[in-house]
Amino acid sequence: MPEFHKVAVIGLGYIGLPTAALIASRGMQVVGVDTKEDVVRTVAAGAIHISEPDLDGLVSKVVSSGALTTATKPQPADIFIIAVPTPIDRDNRPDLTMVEAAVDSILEVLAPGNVVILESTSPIGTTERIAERIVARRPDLHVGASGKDESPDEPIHVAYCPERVLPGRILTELINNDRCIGGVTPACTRRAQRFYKTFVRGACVATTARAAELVKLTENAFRDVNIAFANELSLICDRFGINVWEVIDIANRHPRVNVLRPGPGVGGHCIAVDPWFIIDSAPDLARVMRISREVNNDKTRRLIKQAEALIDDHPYASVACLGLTFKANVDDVRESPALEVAHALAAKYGSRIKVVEPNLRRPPPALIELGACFVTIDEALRGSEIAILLVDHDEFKMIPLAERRHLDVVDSRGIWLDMPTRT
Ligand code: SAJ
Repeated sequence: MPEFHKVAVIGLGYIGLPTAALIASRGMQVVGVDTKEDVVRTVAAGAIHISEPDLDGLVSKVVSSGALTTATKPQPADIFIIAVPTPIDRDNRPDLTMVEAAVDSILEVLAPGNVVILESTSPIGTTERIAERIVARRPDLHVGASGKDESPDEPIHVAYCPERVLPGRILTELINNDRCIGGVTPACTRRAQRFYKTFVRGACVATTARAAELVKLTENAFRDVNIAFANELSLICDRFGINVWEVIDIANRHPRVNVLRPGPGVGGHCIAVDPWFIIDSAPDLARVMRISREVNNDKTRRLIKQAEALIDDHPYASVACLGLTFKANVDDVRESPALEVAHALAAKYGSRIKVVEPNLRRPPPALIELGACFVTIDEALRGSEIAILLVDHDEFKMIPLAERRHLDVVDSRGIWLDMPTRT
């Protein structure tokens, strides 16, 4: 009998669903749990409710083989993986309500010998608090310590193992990326490590729960700070009439320099959110991280002003707003700066704004309510005199110069460098 036979994945979102499907494809019996009935129904039918390369085929395969089942409530299992959202509230403070609800939902079915693993991005100390919450509510359970265990019952193990995969490459990265695994005790770390080694090809690096929590936050805060540097540089270049893309290209020829790309601001559910988990824990120390968040948010506001200035110079022109998602070639608009820009322009200019988003079947209703039109690339190019380029989708990169030469452009992503543009 293998050590890990049955796995429950709590939360069937961007991380939980691919994780559940991958584990199911490795010979384990997986139940995917979500409180949203429509999600459970969709997955139970072998379909998916998110867009991610190759995920549909994998889910369909493991559901039809019976390796992946779904439920709205947890069932007994050997391993419980919690992969629910951890948003921030209006004051940029972590909101752990969903993690706590997920922990409470498994309390009834938890049994000695089980492993509980948190994958959701979380502030330092969350995994320890989960372990305390479990034993406070289930005093019959105890957490596995190192050394000799005197209790007649098997302990439970509690660990943190952050997801680190890039949307658009989730399945590949789930298998190949190194993982960082921190238990609340060394015994918990070792047990969780053994589990991840059953399906991860990358290294499964062991540490403590607190360090693992900070590793995840560090990765995304590091990226946010570096994008802020690029965004700040783009503003400095604009002031001096210098092409920022050329500056970055040449600076990056230095062997120890790697400036990231400026853009319309930082979006998505991770990089724009996670630095706040550190800032909230150590507000007096996390100064660079705080200012970077401000710089990246401010970039979106400045881009809106720049677009408005161009549009106001052409009072009768139609405006193509190219892209709504938070980054290229995904269908995710969470925290999207592109959507924020399109929204602000639609609120001001109504039907003059022609929105193009090749990765969405339907436009966000709020944009349409403001009067903006949702059109194809061809319609937007033919009918507009101005283009505000917000996302570097492949479809936009491929538009030949002849089809966009007539446009006055604000190119926030630097993909049309063959024409005069405002960054
Ligand atoms: N962006 C720029 N300039 C750049 C790179 C990115 O403006 O040079 C913008 C993007 O357009 C987007 C945002 O930053 O709006 C974030 O995009 P991203 O591709 O950098 O990252 P995410 O949010 O898709 O995924 C990140 C990844 N983290 C790191 O690369 C450190 C991923 O590995 C994590 O698993 C994921 O966050 C997560 O779930 O935490």
